[in-house]
Parts: sequence; structure tokens; C-alpha cells
Amino acid sequence: DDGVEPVELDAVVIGTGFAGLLALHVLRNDLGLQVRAFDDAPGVGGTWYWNCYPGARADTEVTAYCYSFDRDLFDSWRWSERYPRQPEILAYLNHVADRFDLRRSITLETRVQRATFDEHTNRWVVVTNRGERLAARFLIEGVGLLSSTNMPAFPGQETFTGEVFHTARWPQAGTDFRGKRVGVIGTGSSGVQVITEIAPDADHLTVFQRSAQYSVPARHGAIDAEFLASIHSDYEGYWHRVRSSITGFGFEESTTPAADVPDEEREAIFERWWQHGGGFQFMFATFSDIGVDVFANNAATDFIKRKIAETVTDPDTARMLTPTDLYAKRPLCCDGYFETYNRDNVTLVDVKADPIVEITPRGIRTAGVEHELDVIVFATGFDAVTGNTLKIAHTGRDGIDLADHWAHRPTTHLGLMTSGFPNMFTMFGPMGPFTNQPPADEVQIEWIADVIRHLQKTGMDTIEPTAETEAAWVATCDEIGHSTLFPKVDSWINGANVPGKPVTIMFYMAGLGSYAEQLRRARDDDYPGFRFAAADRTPA
Ligand code: NA7
Repeated sequence: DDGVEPVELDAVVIGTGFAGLLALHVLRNDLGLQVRAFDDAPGVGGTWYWNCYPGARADTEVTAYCYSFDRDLFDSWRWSERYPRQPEILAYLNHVADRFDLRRSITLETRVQRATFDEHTNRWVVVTNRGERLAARFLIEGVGLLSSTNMPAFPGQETFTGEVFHTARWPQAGTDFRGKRVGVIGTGSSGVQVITEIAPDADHLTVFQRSAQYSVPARHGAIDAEFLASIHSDYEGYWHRVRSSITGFGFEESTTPAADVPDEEREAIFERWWQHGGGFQFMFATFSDIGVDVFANNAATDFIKRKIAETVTDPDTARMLTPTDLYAKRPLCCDGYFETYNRDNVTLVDVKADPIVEITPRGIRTAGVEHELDVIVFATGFDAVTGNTLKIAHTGRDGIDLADHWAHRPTTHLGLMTSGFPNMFTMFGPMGPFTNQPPADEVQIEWIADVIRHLQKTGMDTIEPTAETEAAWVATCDEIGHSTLFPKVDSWINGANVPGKPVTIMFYMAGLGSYAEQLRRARDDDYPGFRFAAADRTPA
């Protein structure tokens, strides 16, 4: 503290991705608050700013991967494809920043380092890496569920003399792989996209796969005109359906358990959705119970395994590409992924069988052999859900540190608020919904705006959940989570992808509709389980 009075604001927003831009718009333009937003990046867009690797795309149909709050925005923005590429999504978010005049309230290239709750003033004191100090009543964090990179540390990594990239910190100027020997580590959503995209350009591509993946085709193409027309003719109804659904994707989710139909019909349904494309569609539109029932899950995986066997010509490669675990990670889709391994210039290395021993000046050495490379691409994902939040030193009431509060596992109430951290809202924080994000961001910001209105109306200064309420929500999330198959497979969904991170349920897995209902109930019942406090204006 340099003794300089902090700049007084109503709210600080951290992040300018889908969540942060929306929060800034709603708080400033709808509620009339004094707001500043910060982002570390040189441009707005959040994860869509950074993830400009070749092949980066949405794999949610874009008609649900956008905002709905402004009908004119929806009507006037023309997407070129069903699953647009990263530059188009980034252009959309920039358009949103301009359209709602958000830029004048955004400070870029600035990271919030500390946020400390001052119990005398009931203000969050926020400190940036540029030495700015701000005092704000509300702290709204949209720091990105999948944004803090996961970079493994292999021995010798610093000795590599070629180029090194992480998919989520890709150089904005792009890269040229022609004539180069490229190694990609990782086969998640980012991996399958980048692998498929760069294989035709690279001189040689070596894929270092730790876990084989159930990937289905995406079926890129134009937005179905009839579907778009149906949205235009029933805009409210469409978004109501999106928000009431499990995934928030805008497709009709199945209500039929896989065991309820005869084998042939089941096969036909899988085939229909394989032809239609989309990972979440394959998991949630085919049958209602793929994520919760082993029989249904096996039926889906048997189908995908047969597709892999039909697609990949070399039997050894096909075997390595065939997963053996349950289909209970974030479902992937990518056109041409398995076909890529039929190319002469692509080699697959199974690093479970032949582990990476070290990175050398010339490439990657596995137990068996040194793979000489010009470029290493880390498609190794994220310290998901909590990574970026915990990079900020949060101090709540009684000097309590968020990192300590979350040391065993992250806990919140409704994914949004944490006991001891009044007026702090974590959009897509832990124990939030496992869904398509933009519609859920809207559900969350509407709730936050209602909370702020409620405080204004009642003359209260702060709101926070009690420790008991938080524990009850976590127990609910655990119960739901353990009724699904997702905890049975290691992935970022449960923290298992980052060494040393607590492996635990981190989502409310009952779907967006149910989640929105929980938020509605909390609001309509006047926030049971929350503690309110009036201002304490006694001088410190
Ligand atoms: P993911 O889905 O976490 O995938 C990361 C991949 O990197 C995955 O195949 C990992 O294997 C692999 N990985 C991670 N660490 C290592 C090490 N040390 N050695 C070898 N391989 C490793 O991240 P993405 O960026 O693809 O996607 C994340 C989400 O972003 C995605 O689901 C979308 O929602 C957007 P593993 O499977 O852990 O064995």
C-alpha cells in the first residue's frame, strides 16, 4: 500500500471473453454502474484471443455459441459456418465490444494480481501488475474455465533448439509448418484440431498420444437454413429451449435410454448422428443415458471403435487410436481426424507404451527412439476451472486466502459465490454448470444483476453464502457427479490432467436447465442460505 487512495468504482470485471464482455455490458449499460474491466491480453476475446492455433474452431453449433440478449445482434451477425473458426469468433467478440461501446471501460495488457476484501469499507481492493489500485463493491470474474495453460515439464525441455508452441498461447502472427518436422503432444479437442489441420502442411508430423480419444465427425458446413429460419420465427422459444436443456447446445436431447431400443435401431440412431456430426450431439442426442449408464456408454464406444477400425488402414495404428476406457471425457468432434493417420507423413507414438523420457536439443526422446523435430506443439490443455482464479491472490474476510479455502478442493455456492468472499462472483467458477458456455453466461449474469438490484433495494452492502450453504451445494454437486460416469475417467473435468491438482467433482452435472432453476429458486426465495450485511462505516 503506497498510501494512494484507490480509484473508486462499483465493479471490477476480470476478463474480456464471453463472460467478461457480457458482465461489463450488463453492469455498466443496464445497471448504470461504474465498471472497469481488465484483461491480460492485448485484445478482447479471452480464450478466443489466445487459441489461434491452426484448426481452432468452436464445436458447438454457432447458433447457440453466441449471445441471445440482443435480438438485433443475433439477426445482424452473419456466421459463415455451423462451427466457425477462431478468427470469426474473435471478430464477433470484437464486434460486441464495439457495438456496446465497451472498449472505453476495458484496460488491456493488464493483469489483476491481488483482490483483497476490506471489511471496513466492504470494498474489494484490486491491484494490477501496472500498480493501479481500485476499490470496487463488486468483483466479477470471467477469467476462463479453460484458459490457464497446462504445460508439462519434461526433462531437457529448455535445451530444444527448434520452435515450441502451446495451442492456447499461439503466436498471433501464425506459423508456417511447410518443410518442417512437427511433433504434437496431446490429443484432446485442441490436439485433434491442430493435428488434422497441420498434417497436410508439415513435412512430417509425429503425434505423441497419451490417451486415445473417442472423436466423431463434426461435419463442417453452412448453417442449416431451415434451422436458422426456425430460430428467427420463434426466437424466444428457441432460447428458452436452449436454456432448459442439459447441454445448452440448441439440439434436441434424447430422452430414450439406449437399452430401450432394439439393437438394429440403436445402430441406426448412432449412424444417423455420426452422419450429422458433433461430439455433444453424439453423446446427448442419440440416447439419454450415455453419460450415466455403462450399457449405453459401451454401445456408443463399440460403435465408435468400429468406425475407427473401418477408417484407419494400418491395424497397429488403428489399435493405438482405439480407446479402451469409458466415453466420459468432454466429447470431441473433428472432421478427418482418424483419416489423418492414413497419411504417409504422419506417425503415431503411444506414450503410454513408449513414454517420453526427455526433450533433447534435436527433438523428443521416448524410451524407444529419438524423434527429430523442428517444432514441438504442446496441445496439453489447461489447468481448468480454477487455474486462472488462483493466479489472483484473493483475500476474503478475516484475512482468509482463497487458495487455502480451496486447498483440498474448490468450493462455491451455485458455482458463483464463495463463503467468506462477499460480493465476489466467479462466472463459470467451480461447481458451476457443465454446459455450453455463452447461454450459461447469460443465465449467470442475469442472476448476478438481480442480486445487485436486491442489495440496492434492501439497502444491504454485501452478500455471501454461509459455509453451510456452500457445503450443501458441494454435496449436491458430488451426488450428481458421482451418479455419472465422468468421475471414472481422468480428464480436466475432474482436475486429473494436472499433476498435483486435487481430483474431485468440479461441476454441477445436472445440466443447464436444472442449474438455471436452482438460480431462479435462490432469487425467488430471497436468497436462502446467504448472509447479508449492511455497511460498517466506522473509521478504520
Ligand atoms: P485436453 O482435453 O486436456 O487435452 C490435453 C491432451 O494433452 C490430452 O490428450 C492429454 O492426455 C495430453 N497431455 C497432457 N499432459 C501430457 C503429458 N505430460 N504427456 C503427454 N500427453 C499429455 O486439452 P485441450 O486443449 O485439447 O482441450 C481442453 C478443452 O478446451 C476442450 O475440452 C474444450 O472444451 C476446449 P490425457 O488425455 O490426459 O492422457
